[in-house]
Amino acid sequence: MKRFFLLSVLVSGMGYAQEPPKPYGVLPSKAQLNWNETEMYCIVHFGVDTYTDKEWGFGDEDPALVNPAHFDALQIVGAARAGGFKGVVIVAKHHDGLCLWPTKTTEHNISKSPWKEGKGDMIKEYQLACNKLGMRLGLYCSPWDRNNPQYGSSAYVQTYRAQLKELCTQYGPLFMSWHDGANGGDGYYGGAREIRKIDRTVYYGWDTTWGIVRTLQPMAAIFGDVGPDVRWVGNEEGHAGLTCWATYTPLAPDTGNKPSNGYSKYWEATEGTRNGEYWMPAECDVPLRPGWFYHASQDDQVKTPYQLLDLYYQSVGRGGSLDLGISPDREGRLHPQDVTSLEAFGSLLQQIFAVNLAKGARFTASNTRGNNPKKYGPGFLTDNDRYSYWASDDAVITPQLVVDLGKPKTFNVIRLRENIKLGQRISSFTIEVLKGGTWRQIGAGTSIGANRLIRLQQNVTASQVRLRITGSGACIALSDFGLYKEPPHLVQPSIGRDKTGIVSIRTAAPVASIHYTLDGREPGLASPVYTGPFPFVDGGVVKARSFEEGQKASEVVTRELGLSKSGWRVMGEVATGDGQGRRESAIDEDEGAVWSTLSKDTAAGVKFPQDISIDMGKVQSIRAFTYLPRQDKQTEGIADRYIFYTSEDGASWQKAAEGEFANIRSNPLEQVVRPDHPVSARYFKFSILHVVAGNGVTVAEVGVRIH
Ligand code: FUL
Repeated sequence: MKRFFLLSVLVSGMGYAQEPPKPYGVLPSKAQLNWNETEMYCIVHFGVDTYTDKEWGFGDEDPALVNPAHFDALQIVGAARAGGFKGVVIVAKHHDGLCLWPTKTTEHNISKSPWKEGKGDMIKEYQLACNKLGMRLGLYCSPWDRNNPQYGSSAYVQTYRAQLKELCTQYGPLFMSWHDGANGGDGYYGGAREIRKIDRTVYYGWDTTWGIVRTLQPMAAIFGDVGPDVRWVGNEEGHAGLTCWATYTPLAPDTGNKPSNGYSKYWEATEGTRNGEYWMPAECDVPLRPGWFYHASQDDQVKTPYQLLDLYYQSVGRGGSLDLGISPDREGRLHPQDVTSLEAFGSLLQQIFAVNLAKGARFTASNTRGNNPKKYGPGFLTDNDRYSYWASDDAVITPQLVVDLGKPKTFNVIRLRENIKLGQRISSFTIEVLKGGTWRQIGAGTSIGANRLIRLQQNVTASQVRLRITGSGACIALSDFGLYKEPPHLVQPSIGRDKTGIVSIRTAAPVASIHYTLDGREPGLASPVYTGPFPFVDGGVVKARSFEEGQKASEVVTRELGLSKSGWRVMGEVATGDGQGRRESAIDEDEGAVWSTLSKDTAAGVKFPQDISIDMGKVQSIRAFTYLPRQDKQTEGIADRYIFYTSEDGASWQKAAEGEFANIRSNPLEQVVRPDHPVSARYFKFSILHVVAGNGVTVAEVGVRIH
């Protein structure tokens, strides 16, 4: 009797200790788990902009423009797959309103294009390609529609919902529904050509609109600037914060004193919120080229495999996802340069993560839940299952783990993952190696979540590695411990030019030689050797590459430079804001110094146009004007509508180009405006007609290209 009693106490006691840890904080839904497992996907932009060379269509484009003679969804999706991406999000309708599927909701759709004699359905072709290649499909349908005459009224919201219904029912299971944040403003709107402002927080009736996706595609994670399932990371550069929580409590648009990014704070979304109110992990979106749509002028600005790898560490490696923009050309295929870069990136990833050097190691944990290694032991850390895990007892929130590799091994990447089905629990950790009898720290971090990669600056060789959890909201549930070796590579050089037009090419560490070209060709060992700074006053394309002994080469770096501003002068009286932003800053070749007319008086209005006129000293044949917006992550004063004028005498001015800088708030790249014909002039004027935010204008640089 007594014995039985004892046994039952023991069994029930063990039973209690072996209960899985209680979930901590908010938890991911099934759709969010599925999204997290996807990790990397490509967003595909193709449409009228591909043919008009723009980033945002106005909505008045003729669908007949779209005629990709060799449209090949298999080639596009196949290239993404070769890059290691597991899905694609297809832009089914961008802001210009043209639907790439034969929708019943508007005439403005692909059936009005000559492609496949009006019988084509691009979304169907992508779906078939995804099925064939084992890729996941997601769709983007822009809420903002610059074509629809009813945009701004409730009738349009009904149309938008009907479009979502079609997309959610005709193309099989979707892993994602993507709702971008750019909204309202000027457009064609059926010929009205006017500005239509909406309050995007209420206009679309999001609960009902997203409800459609929820009901018809329950496994689709819904992306929006502020969720509901996946949040925008706050930049289009593809990186999350070094600390990045999957949980998030969005603050009101105008609180806090960190830089404003319109609706969510840059840093806020980039880092998320520890113990936040919602499970809303970050998507890091970034185009493979500078723009989201294909532009032939950007063919030599395709991100290189190592640039993509950096972004991988900064997105997927911080618990978010990498959403890489790819853009088929006018023929309907990806450019060979893009395909090559994706492939090489894919093999790099495979190479790095093929072998977990910690597999087979002896793990000694300072604590294992219920003292039951079969259920909760560190043996689960290398089984490649995101949800099997090593757990500690409820009372132990800072356990340690010693990993005995058996013999010295060399690595430079560490991977940690939590079983996020139980929430984001761990708040900080350190990694150490045993050197000469003492533990030395080689890495440390805060958030882990679905995935955390620590990339070390140098290789580390050790046979004993220690992970110390130094903070956690509750007992831990760690699912993965990995050690990997990234192969060495020669880092690209960097190209700079000073105010007087002198180019210098530098490398972070000494290399055997740097070779460069000025004619657009790939630099090889036969190209000129860089021996020191050289004048490059007229500008053009500089490409450079470093070489090691044994001829191992770095990736090529390309820089397109405008006409040197040496001898230029700002003409006449140009306004400046209170205390900041000298006018000369606009032509000083220093992107950190900005001409600004912003006022600290928040009630102050801004009068347009605001102009800056430049005397270049002599007549030039201008092929393009350039505007570099401020690069400090703030948006105040960034121009989004402009006119460029030229003059031969500095007194009478002719309009050379006019338009909008589309998407400049989210993607503040150097803008290049090409007039229809080269214009000969000594003077030019940059006239700003509208800004994305703020009570004045800001200009980091303005310039011209003569090539
Ligand atoms: C943004 C859009 O305005 C851009 O054009 C692009 O589609 C990007 C992915 O999302 O909100």
